[in-house]
Order: sequence, then C-alpha cells, then structure tokens
Amino acid sequence: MNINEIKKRAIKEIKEAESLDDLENLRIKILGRKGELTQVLRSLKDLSLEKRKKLGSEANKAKKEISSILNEQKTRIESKEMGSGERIDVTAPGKKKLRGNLHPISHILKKTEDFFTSMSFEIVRGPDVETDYYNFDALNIPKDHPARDMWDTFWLKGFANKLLRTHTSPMQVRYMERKTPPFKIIVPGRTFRYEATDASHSHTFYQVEGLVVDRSINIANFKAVIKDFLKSIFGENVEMRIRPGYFPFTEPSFEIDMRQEGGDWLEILGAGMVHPNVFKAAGYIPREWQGFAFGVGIDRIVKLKYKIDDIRLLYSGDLRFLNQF
Ligand code: FA5
Repeated sequence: MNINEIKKRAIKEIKEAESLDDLENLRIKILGRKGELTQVLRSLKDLSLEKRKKLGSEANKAKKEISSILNEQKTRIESKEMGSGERIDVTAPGKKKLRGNLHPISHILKKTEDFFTSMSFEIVRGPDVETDYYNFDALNIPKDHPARDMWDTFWLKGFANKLLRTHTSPMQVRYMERKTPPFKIIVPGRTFRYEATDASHSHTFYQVEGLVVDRSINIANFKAVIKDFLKSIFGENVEMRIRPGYFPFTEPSFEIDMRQEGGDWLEILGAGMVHPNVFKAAGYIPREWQGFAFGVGIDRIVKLKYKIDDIRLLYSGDLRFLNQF
C-alpha cells in the first residue's frame, strides 16, 4: 500500500472514531511497532538511496500529520466525554458530612461519671421498674406514711406493688444488701414522676444518686465532694447554697440550690446522712456505720450549665434545639 493511501484511510478512520479506545486501536494499527506506516518505514532500507530519501521524507511527513490529527481528535473526544457523563469538578465545594453529637443530658451524665470515677466511686445501675419496697419501705417510708406524697408515682397497672422508680435512691438498699462497707458508689439513671410539668419539672428526668459508707463519714466529707463535683461541671463562676431539708431516709437532710450570674436559685439536689433505719433495712448494724447520700437532678444541671429556659425541650427530639450543643 502506498503512503498516500495509508494516510488518506488513516485520517478518515481517525475522524470517524468515537471513543478514546477506538483512537488507541487506530494508533497501534497505523503507528504501532507493527503498524502500517511503521512497516513502510522499515522496508525503506531495501530501496535505493534516491527512493529511500523521497519515500522516507514522505513517510515521516505522513507520520507527523497522522499524529497531529490523532491528538486533535483525542482532545475533542475527551472534552465531549467530560461534558456528559461523569467528571470531576475540582473547584466544587466539599460536601459536609452530617455528624451526630451527644445529647446534652448524655454529655453531663458522662462528665458526672468521669468526675466520680476519678474519685474512685463505683458506677452501679438499677432497674427503672421498681417495687414499692425498694422505692419506699426500705427507705423508711412505710405504706401509710404521708411522705409518700412527696413522690407522685406512676404505678404499673396489673402488677401489684410495681412502679416506675421516682428516684435513684432504691439502689441504696439494693446495693447494701449485697455489699459490706466501706464503699463509694454512684447510680445514674432515669426517674419518673406523675406530676404537673413546668420549666424545671419533667415527668421523666435523670438523677445521679451518690452513697458513701464507712466507719466515720461526716457532713464535711459530703460538702467537699459536692463542691468539687459542681466545680468540675461549672468552674468557679457559680453560687451554691445549702438549706436544711427533709427526707425520711436521711438525718439530717439538706437541699442544695445553685444560681448563675445573679439568676434565680434552682434546687439541684437532695442529700443527707444515711438514716439508721435504712442501714437496718440493708441488714447492717446502724451504730457501726456512717454514710452520706445525695440525689442530684441532672436535667437541672444541664439547664443551668447551658442556660436552657425549659428542661422539657431536652425531651422534644427537636433537632433545631439539639444541634446547638
Ligand atoms: C429525691 O429524689 C431524693 N431521692 C434525693 C436524695 C437522695 C435525698 C439521697 C437524700 C439522700 P427530690 O425529690 O428533691 O429528692 O429530687 C432530687 C432532685 O431531682 C431535685 O433537687 C431536682 O434537681 C431533681 N428533680 C426532682 N423532680 C424533678 C422533676 N420533675 N424534673 C426534673 N428534675 C427533678
């Protein structure tokens, strides 16, 4: 085949090619090691010098021409492929991945657990569904005692004496029945009350119970632990006050209020020295042991810490609210 024919056909085929693969196949067929034009160039060595010169320069010209048409066609197909189908736009802004974050209650619960474990407290957990024995009787609140009215209770229909725990205190006796002092525990958990709700009262909320029992434990020990705990959450800029309180299972009893930056006082926890009747219910000899106990409302801590107007928002599942944390 002569050079001109090869060139003419090659150019026609290249122009008809529709994909980069087609082009590559054509390049191999024409200019490859065994390609048509390569063969012609190889066969030149058998010719006379004069012919060799003439055909040689023709063949080289043809090779250049074909190469440049191949390149043009390649650019054209590439830009066509980028314009349709898949392509990478390196200037496009990155896509933001949605990331979850801890619910503010989970966050404060975790900080609380971290603080108390660092003080070598053990974390124990109790059941949400309790018996009235552990929720009340064992805590020195017998059936007809008026103090039962302090805790408006969700009773379970069809289960005698079963209720949703109104506080985390039932775990005090459950734990002491099994263990001998000394010990330090906290009991984080969900609690329930059948009461009217408002900005600082929810029917479902979280408490963390604390219980420390040893041979000689006093109120100063309690105050020191609670002050350090509150500092670990709030830093230095909170005010706290201790008031005398009343709980059947502690004597004496206290309540602690907090406020931030001149705001309103908010009760955050109840506490006191463990009542001898509670030690008795657990099978201890009361005069051998002393202890303090407290129950802190985690929702209230969250309310103060994040300046939330209404703790019911914490249970709304509203992502516009939750995404702020
Ligand atoms: C108790 O529940 C006692 N068990 C606390 C206690 C434990 C006293 C150990 C002595 C020894 P009280 O009902 O006051 O006490 O609740 C304790 C804390 O839970 C309150 O200070 C408050 O922070 C929180 N709390 C109580 N009711 C609600 C509610 N409806 N919504 C949100 N937080 C609440």
